[in-house]
Amino acid sequence: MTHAPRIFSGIQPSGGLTLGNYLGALRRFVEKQGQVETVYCLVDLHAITVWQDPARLRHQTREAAAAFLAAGIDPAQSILFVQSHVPAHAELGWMLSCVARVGWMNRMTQFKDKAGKNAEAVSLGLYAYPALMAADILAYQATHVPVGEDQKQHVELTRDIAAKFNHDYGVEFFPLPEPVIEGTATRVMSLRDGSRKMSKSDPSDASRINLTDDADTIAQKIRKARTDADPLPGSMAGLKDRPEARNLVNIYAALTGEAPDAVCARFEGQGFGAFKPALAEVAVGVLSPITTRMNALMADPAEIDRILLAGAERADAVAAPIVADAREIMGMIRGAR
Ligand code: ATP
Ligand code: LTN
Repeated sequence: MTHAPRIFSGIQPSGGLTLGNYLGALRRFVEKQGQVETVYCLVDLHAITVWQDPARLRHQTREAAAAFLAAGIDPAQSILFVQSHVPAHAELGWMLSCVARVGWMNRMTQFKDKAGKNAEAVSLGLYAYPALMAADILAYQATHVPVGEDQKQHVELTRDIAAKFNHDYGVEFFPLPEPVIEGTATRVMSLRDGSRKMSKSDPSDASRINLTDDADTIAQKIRKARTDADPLPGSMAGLKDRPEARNLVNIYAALTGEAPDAVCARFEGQGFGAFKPALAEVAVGVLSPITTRMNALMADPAEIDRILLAGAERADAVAAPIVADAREIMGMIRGAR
């Protein structure tokens, strides 16, 4: 059975969106729009796998929706909605957690990173998180999943879950979705530590550029970003052992659409005293129109809610019949839904 191409992806409203989310995910989501059917989800049920203050979660969810809209997601072209508004996610998440194996979960590096030394004390949801993510994707029979590099393992696990479901029940029901990891910024690193990815839940605000940061804040964070004293080499090969420097060049290239080698060639021999202000200028040039649109959208939260509820209705219309079929395949008597 071949499935029509459909894109699904999600971002957690676990904080304000970062430049990493924008370059690695959101900007790609906008590019895919119009080419195939696109379904984008604010995954609040994933966000609560770690503690979220309720009032802040509500604010962050609306703010993430504003970021999507400000970045160019058009609710007429894409389905944009909140995960908890569509019951198919939690329901199929449970069903797929009965397909996935504990041994598979134990290999997930994001769980190991997030749980740290505290693996016994984290929520059961954090552990089961990848089964819910598989449900997000498979409830839409999505074929392609644009994500940053860090999510590759979870999409591969989704393929394993889909394949086991199909095999165990002797069906060709779920597609095996492909991760789509494209561009020069699939893993934007922290501004404070070139070995960690930029993350919205990093305790250090200086480690990231937020989509809500104003021009001065962006310039200041870039100025203070950790680097080294050497000048830039003529190509990326010369940055092999300089992760912080490599990160800033990659960010510059992703923002301007140039090849990283071309950026190196242009700044060859110059130090970060010259490069950082140039980077700040291109970052502000790309981000400030988005920030301005986000602020305008956030002035009318009722309108954001209206867009999200309309999106949820459309999402439900796709996902509910697929999950009903999955229930029937698994042997549940057809109910009212
Ligand atoms: P958290 O810190 O709460 O885990 P996060 O900032 O890592 O959040 P997610 O919501 O988990 O962001 O990720 C949303 C999307 O953004 C995913 O596709 C993910 O791969 C991508 N992404 C996240 N961080 C980066 C990054 N630093 N570089 C590139 N892509 C990223
Ligand atoms: N696990 C992802 C967020 C996420 C997602 C998804 C991404 C949840 N469900 C479905 C793509 C498709 C993360 O932590 N970035």
